[in-house]
This record gives sequence, structure tokens and C-alpha cells, in this order.
Amino acid sequence: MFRKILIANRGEIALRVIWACKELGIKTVAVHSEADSDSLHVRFADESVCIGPSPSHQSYLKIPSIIAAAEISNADAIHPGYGFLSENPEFAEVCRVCNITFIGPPPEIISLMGNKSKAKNVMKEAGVPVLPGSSDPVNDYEEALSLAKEIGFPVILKAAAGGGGKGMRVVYSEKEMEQAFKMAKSEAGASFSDDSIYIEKYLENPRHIEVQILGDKFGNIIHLNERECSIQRRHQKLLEEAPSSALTPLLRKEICETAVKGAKYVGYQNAGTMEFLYEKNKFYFMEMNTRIQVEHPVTENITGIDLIKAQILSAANEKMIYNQDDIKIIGHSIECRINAEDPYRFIPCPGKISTFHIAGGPGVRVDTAAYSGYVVSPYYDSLIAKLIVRAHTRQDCISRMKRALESFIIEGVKTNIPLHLKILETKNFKEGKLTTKFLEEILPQK
Ligand code: MV4
Repeated sequence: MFRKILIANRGEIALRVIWACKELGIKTVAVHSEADSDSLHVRFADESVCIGPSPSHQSYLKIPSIIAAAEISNADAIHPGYGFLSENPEFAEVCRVCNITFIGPPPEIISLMGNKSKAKNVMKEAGVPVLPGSSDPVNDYEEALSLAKEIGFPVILKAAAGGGGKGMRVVYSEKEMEQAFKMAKSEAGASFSDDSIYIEKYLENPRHIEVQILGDKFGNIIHLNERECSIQRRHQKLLEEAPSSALTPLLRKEICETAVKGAKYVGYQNAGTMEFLYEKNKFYFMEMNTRIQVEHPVTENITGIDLIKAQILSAANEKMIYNQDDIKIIGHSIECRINAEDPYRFIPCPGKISTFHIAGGPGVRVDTAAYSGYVVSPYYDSLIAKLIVRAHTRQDCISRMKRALESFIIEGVKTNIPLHLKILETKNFKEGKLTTKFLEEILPQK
């Protein structure tokens, strides 16, 4: 087992990894930028190293600085968290060369899943359902047009080198193709330094359902059921839940076992998430994330498994202690991402939190690195807390989440708590009628 783990991240996820390490008796090293000197992950780690100025590209994204911090602190392993370098194959490779265990899948798998077009092809080979579309990147708009006519409009153009909606363009007719192709290619090149574009059939009203995967280094892979993540704005998730109210037990078995089939085919190790689009009782592979996700607590709540501990044990060559029959769904869980932002204009609202009173009570968990007096930095994302609740039924969960949101006091900065309360009050939400267009349908159109 590791003696010391360096956490190459900040905020709530850095603290979350420190908690898991403490419970496993593992020493921790925090890295921080100048802006994060007074942060809780520095306070609770056993050691800390300042890795540079506040901007991420000068600190949390600087591979040499993080490796140097691991060397001087003599860390055995690095947990990358999410974001930053968590899906950077070069970082995972440098860790391997420096004989520091990267807590995640091997670099080759990170690289393969990072190319959305190649990932889709591999999953198709594995027998995972994919949407009709191009097998390889499309070279020019004429080729895109020819493929679109075969597939049938509408189609969607996507950047092979990156997810999250960047470089995405939906094309409804032939006349739109040339402009859309050029825009998608240009945006993909600017965002990912790789302007490869692929094309596939566009689903008008899908759900986003993702399956949590966990594997060890001996080929054992299980799923921990699914999460519903359709409530997003501009590809930023806002509210997630588990299990999805759309799936029957049979469909759940089918989509989760399909995810395991795909993960086994690529020899997946550690924690990962397979994302699907779901529409009219059919699901299609969208992409695979090779990191722990922000929303992992809803899965922890319904399965009772500590996913960060499981990641650490897997990376330490421990054989997985769970088999698939051990994984049961107990109750329901919802997570609201609490952001320091204007609730309806979605403008980040950094500044000093004067009062921070955490909601408590049965079935309420708050993952946060904020506190009264904490200064929300303008250098990083606006997430200040994850409010996660659990209850026996989805309706009880909704009631509990409403109560928890109303009793969560955050003063000094604006937050999106009002938006979360509006979502929970919406008829379609209460009835579980969700699609990826849910938010645009309830927000006032500009
Ligand atoms: C799609 C789609 C509909 N049809 N692909 C969004 C970001 C990237 N992960 C892929 N995304 C989508 N791909 C096809 N063929 C709709 C979306 C999409 C979406 C997907 C999941 C969750 C939220 C979304 C918001 C807008 C669009």
C-alpha cells in the first residue's frame, strides 16, 4: 500500500481524496497555487508544496512542477482528481517514467478514450451500440455532406480530440453543412490543437445516462449502476441523480452490462464512466471519461462504496474486493452543484464568503472546501460545494434536497441555489421527464 499520496488538484475534490487517504492511513501531500495558500486542502494535508502562481497553466497544469513536488515530498502516487491533468495521457506517462503511480487507468487507455472518434470505433468493435456516422474523421464538407445524406438529417459534427460540446455543430439541412463544417473545424482546432471532426446521427431529445465502472489491475471489472446527468447548461452539469428514473430493471441491466463489456474490451483499469445518449428506449455510446467524476457521490450513496478508496486500492495492485453480485441499489440520491454565480445569468461571482452554514440532518452530505471567510477565486471554476442527499425514494429525495438547499446559508457571493430550487419544483423534473434540453425549456430564452 502507498505510504504517501500527492493530490494534484484543489478545492472539494482535493479534500475528498485527503479524507479517503486519512481513513486508509496514507500520508498526503497537497499542491497549491499562490491563490490557494489558505485553502482547506493545504490545511488538512500532512505536507504542502506551492507549485506556482495562481493561473492554472502556471500551477495545477504544470507537469514539471507537480512531478517536482512529488519528488521532493517522496510521494509514491499521485491522485489527479477531475479536470486539470486528470485525463492528460502525457502526465500519466511522465508519472510512469518517474516511477510514481498514477491513480487512474494506463496512459494508453486515457489517450484512446480521449480521441472520441477512435473511442467510438473501439466500442463498436466491442459490440457497444453506437450511433450511425463516420468511422474516421471527415476530411472536408463534401465528404460530410455525402455521409449526412446516407445517415439522414439532422446530423451532428463533433471534435474527435475533445468532448464537452466544444466544436459541436448540429446540421439540419444540406445548405447549412459548409458553414457548420468550417466553424466546427475551426473551433476544434482552436480548443484542442486538433481539428479532426467526425459526424453522427443527431438525437433531438436524448437523456444523458452514464455508467460508473470500476476495475482492478487483474482484469476484474464491475459496474456500480448508472447516473442521470441530463440537466446541464452549455455542457456543464448542474444536477445529477442515481439511479435514473427512465430505466426499467431490464434496461438498467442491459446498459450497465454493455458498459462493462466495452470496458473489458479495452482492458480498463481503475474508475471510469461510460456516457450514453438514451432516447426511445435505446442507448448509444457517446464517450468514456477516464477519471473520477464530480458527481461520484450519488453513486457512493446508492451503493455504499467509497469510490476514491476503491481507486487507491486498485492503483496499489489490490484485487477488487467486490464482485458484481455485491452491488445493490439502495434508495435514491441527488447532487446539486452549488456554484458562486449569478443564478440566471450564469456569470461567475467570485468574492469573500461572509457566512457559510452547511445544511445538515439525515441523508445530507456536503463536499466542499469553502468556509466562512473563504475567498472564491476568479482563477478557477465557480463550484463552491456539492450538496448530495439520499433517501428511500426519488420523491423523498426531492423533498430532502429542497429542505437542504433552503437551509444552506451562503452569504457574500451570489449562488445558483435559487435555480436548483426552481428545477426541483418543475413538473417535468418531479415526474422524471428529463432530456438534455430540460434546462433550456425552463429558463427564459434570451
Ligand atoms: C449528441 C447529442 C445528440 N445526438 N450526440 C454534448 C457534449 C458531448 N458530450 C456530446 N453532446 C451531445 N451529443 C448526438 N449524436 C446531444 C448532445 C448534447 C448533450 C449530451 C449530453 C448532455 C447534455 C447535452 C447538451 C447538449 C447536447
